[in-house]
Amino acid sequence: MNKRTAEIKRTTTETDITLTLDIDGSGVSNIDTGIGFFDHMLTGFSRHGFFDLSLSVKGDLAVDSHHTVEDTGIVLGTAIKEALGDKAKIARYGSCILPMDETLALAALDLSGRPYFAFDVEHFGAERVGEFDTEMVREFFYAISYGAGMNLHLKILSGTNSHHMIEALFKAFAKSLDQATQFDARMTGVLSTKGAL
Ligand SMILES: [Mn+2]
Repeated sequence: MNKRTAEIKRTTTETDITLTLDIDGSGVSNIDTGIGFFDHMLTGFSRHGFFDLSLSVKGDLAVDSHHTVEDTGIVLGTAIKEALGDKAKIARYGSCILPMDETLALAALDLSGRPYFAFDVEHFGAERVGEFDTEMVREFFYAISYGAGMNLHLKILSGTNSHHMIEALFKAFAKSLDQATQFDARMTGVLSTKGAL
């Protein structure tokens, strides 16, 4: 089996990003985005999806968190796409309903090659968690869905605490992606009647 890894460096006037991803990892991460809460979320993504993730982001945080979070989503989405290659013999679909204290979060995704993004969160009570702007959750996952060519649905079924709601979305996404990227021994080729994903 080919190694399902990707390494990406991306530099713009707004961000400087270096990322390595191993889909078949053990959940080891080394993450420094300059935003403590974002690091906390990405560490959870790595740990709960069993993805090894090394990530260094030097963004224009003197402006705000926008470019740093959005560009990290673009790069992580692109890395997912690159690492998965032709997607032969993978489950393709994944979903998870994840509880975290009072919060219940839903994620469902299809590694279809066609980006689509649905984000059903009425509102986060807090505008910021630490240095992280909560409105960037939508931008981050939108960037992932387009970078990876993934149909991604995220929904908060219930919840009141913004930290819990965001963390539950990241973990539900991680577990869904882990499920969708697992191999199914019964399969030959890709899981599509069209013969390609
Ligand atoms: Mn937490």
